[in-house]
Amino acid sequence: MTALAKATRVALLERMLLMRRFEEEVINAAAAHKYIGRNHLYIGHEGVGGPVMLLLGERDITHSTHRNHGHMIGRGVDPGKALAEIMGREGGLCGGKGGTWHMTDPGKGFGSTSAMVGGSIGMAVGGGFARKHQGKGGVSVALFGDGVLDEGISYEALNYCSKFSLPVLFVCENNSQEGAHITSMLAAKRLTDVPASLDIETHVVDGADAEAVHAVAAAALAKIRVEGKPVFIEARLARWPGSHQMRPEFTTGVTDIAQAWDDARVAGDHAAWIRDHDPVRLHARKLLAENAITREEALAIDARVKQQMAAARAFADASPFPPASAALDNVFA
Ligand SMILES: Cc1ncc(C[n+]2csc(CCOP(=O)(O)OP(=O)(O)O)c2C)c(N)n1
Ligand SMILES: [Mg+2]
Repeated sequence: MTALAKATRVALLERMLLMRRFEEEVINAAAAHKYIGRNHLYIGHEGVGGPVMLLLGERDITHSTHRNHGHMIGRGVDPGKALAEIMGREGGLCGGKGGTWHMTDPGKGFGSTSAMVGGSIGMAVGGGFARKHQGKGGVSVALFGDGVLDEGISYEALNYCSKFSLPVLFVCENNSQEGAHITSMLAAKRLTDVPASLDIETHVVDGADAEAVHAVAAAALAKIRVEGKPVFIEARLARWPGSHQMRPEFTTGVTDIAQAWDDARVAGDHAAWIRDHDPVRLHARKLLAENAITREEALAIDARVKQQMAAARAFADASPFPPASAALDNVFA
């Protein structure tokens, strides 16, 4: 495994922190009743989406799920427009009509997101098919939860990509852990048994270890780009304790970057999750321990991220709701 360049390790921290602070902004917006409806937050998954998104290029296309915010922010979608979309505002990515579950940004490689369990894995086949037949390169990336593998569409999608050699990276974010909230009903012993039985190369990685995910995903993408065949990565995670609520709450507290060097600040009912599973804290801690950054640099990164979030909030708050006269715009039936 080649060591990551220092600049990439630091960029990864900033990207993951941006993804985290975006979700914190969403929690604040919900608490202030700026929108109605529910959200599935990406907190705790940043160690997967952060490195995968950092590795993608212009020709690549991404297909996401109900837990899509982190994927989008990780890939460079404007946080202000994303927040405005969640809040149903005119300045949002889809003019406020898509909301959290249908956010798209084709310019950033998001053709669509689907809140249907199994939606993204099916759309990724089309993305791979198009890339193969256009002959201009690029990889189609499917991001999905462990729950997707017990949907029938997964079998067809995996089978088609394998049989017809499509350039697709399957990234399964497995947050079903022994003794916790389980979203998988699969009878197979391991999730990777399903793609492996269809002759797809599989990898299992610790999803809380951003650098390990970066290494596996970089190798997989390089291989797909050369061989044009799919690869399947299962990233195992401990579900964030806040992800059950209809209205997300700060169950683990607002992220405190100083927890990376000060264990005394890791406290509360969910201290164990923060200590052992928070990918943002773990990555920051590693960079500090290996002298890749100083505490001052970590604080400066956080200050930059907070500034970006303040600008995003101001943009979304200032954006009006779409006028009633626009209700039928973009309706095709
Ligand atoms: C086809 C379909 N069935 C049921 C649901 C309701 N639903 C929303 S999220 C979810 C759990 C999905 O689990 P997983 O894919 O592992 O994602 P996680 O929420 O655990 O990240 C379910 C069943 C849905 N959105 N679509
Ligand atoms: Mg799951």
